[in-house]
Amino acid sequence: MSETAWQTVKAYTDITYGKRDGVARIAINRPEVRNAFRPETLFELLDAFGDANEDPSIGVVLLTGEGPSKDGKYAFCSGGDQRVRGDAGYVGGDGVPRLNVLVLQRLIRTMPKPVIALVAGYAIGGGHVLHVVCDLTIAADNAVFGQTGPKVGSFDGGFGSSYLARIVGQKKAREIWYLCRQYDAREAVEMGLVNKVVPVADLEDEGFRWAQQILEHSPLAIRLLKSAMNADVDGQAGLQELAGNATLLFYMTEQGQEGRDAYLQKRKPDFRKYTPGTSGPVRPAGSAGVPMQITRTQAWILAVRPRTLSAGAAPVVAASGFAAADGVFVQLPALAALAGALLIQIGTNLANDYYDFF
Ligand code: 2NE
Repeated sequence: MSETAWQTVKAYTDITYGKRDGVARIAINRPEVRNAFRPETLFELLDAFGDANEDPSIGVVLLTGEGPSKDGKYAFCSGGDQRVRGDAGYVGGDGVPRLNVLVLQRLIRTMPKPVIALVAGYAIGGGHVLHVVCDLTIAADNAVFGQTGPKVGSFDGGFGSSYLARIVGQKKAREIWYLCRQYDAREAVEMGLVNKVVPVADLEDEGFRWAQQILEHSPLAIRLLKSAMNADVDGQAGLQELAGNATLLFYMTEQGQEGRDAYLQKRKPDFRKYTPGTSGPVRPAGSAGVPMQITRTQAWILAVRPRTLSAGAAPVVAASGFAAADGVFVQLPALAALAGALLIQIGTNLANDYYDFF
C-alpha cells in the first residue's frame, strides 16, 4: 500500500497516522502479529482518532493495517494480542488489565465523520469487530473475515454480535460466531459484510476515492445520516447522539442564540418574536413560508386577475374611438363587444389557473 503521499501527523510505536486532502489514514503497525492490538496500540488509536475527530480539515478516516509482514501476508487486525492477555483483560506496560478496544469501537461509531475500513488479509476476532463498527468496508481480494472468540475463550456480545446481526442477519451472525469459520472477500460481499472488493494493490486508492466522493457532499447531511442510522439500532445511546445533533442545529438558529444573548446581556429573553413551532421570527402572513388566509370571494377575485382586464378592453375602446371619429359609433353594440371581450379575458384567466393546478 502506498504511504508516501500521506503527511505523517505524529510518530507512534504501534500505529501510523497520516493526513492528505481532507482524509486521515490510521493504520495498525504490528504486522509481525497480524496487527493484533495490545492496550498501548489502543491508546495510540484513540489518540489518533481523537485528533482526526477534532481536526476540522478532516472529513473521512480510513482505518487499515500496515503490511505485508515479512512472510508476505497481509492483515487488517487479528484482534487482541493473546500474549498479553491476563486474567481480567489485556495487560499493558502499566500492569493494568483492560478491554479498551470497546472505547475505540464507540468512538468510531459515534464520531460525526465516516470511517472506512480498508481490509487486506485477516480481519479476525476483535479485528473483525473493528471493521464491523466502521461505516463502510472495502475489502482487498485477499481479505479473510471471521470470529475466533469461542475458540480462544472470548467473545464480543456488543457491536460485534448485535450490530453484526443487523448487517448479515441473525442466522449468519450466529454461524459466524458459533462455528468460527473464515470467509473470503467474495463471501463477505455476498452476505453484505463489505461494500466492495478490489485487487489488493488498488485498496488504498479505492478507499481514498470513496473518501473524496463523500467529501464532495454536505458534511452536516452526512453527520446527521450517520447518527440517524446509529439511533435506529443503538437505543438510548443512539438517541443521545441524534439529539446532540439536534442541539447543534438548534444552536445555529436565531432562537437558540436569543436565549444565549439574553443571558449574557442580563435581560429577559424575547421568545414571543418567534413563530410558535418554528425556528424563525414571526413573519407577516403572505411572506415566504407563511400561508396567507383569504376568503372564498377574495380567492375568486384573485383568480379573475382584474389587472389583466384592461388588455381585453383595449381593442374595443380603440375601435369605439375610430367609429366615433367616423360618426358611426353606436352605444349598444360597443357595450356588448366590451362585455364579450372582458368575459373572454376572465375565462382565459380562470382556464389558466385551472390547468396550472390540476
Ligand atoms: C489471524 C490468523 C488467522 C492468521 O493465521 P496465519 O497462519 O496467517 O498466521 P499465524 O502463523 O497464526 O500468525 C503469525 C504470527 O502472529 C501471531 C502468531 O502467534 C504468529 O506468531 P509467531 O508464531 O510467528 O511468533 N499472532 C497472530 N494473531 C495473534 C494474536 N491475536 N495475538 C497474538 N499473536 C498473534 C491467526 O494468526 C489467528 O487465528 N490469530 C489469533 C486470532 C485471535 O484469536 N484473536 C483474538 C480474538 S479475541 C479478541 O480479539 C477480543 C475479544 O473477543 C473481546 C475483546 C477484545 C478482544
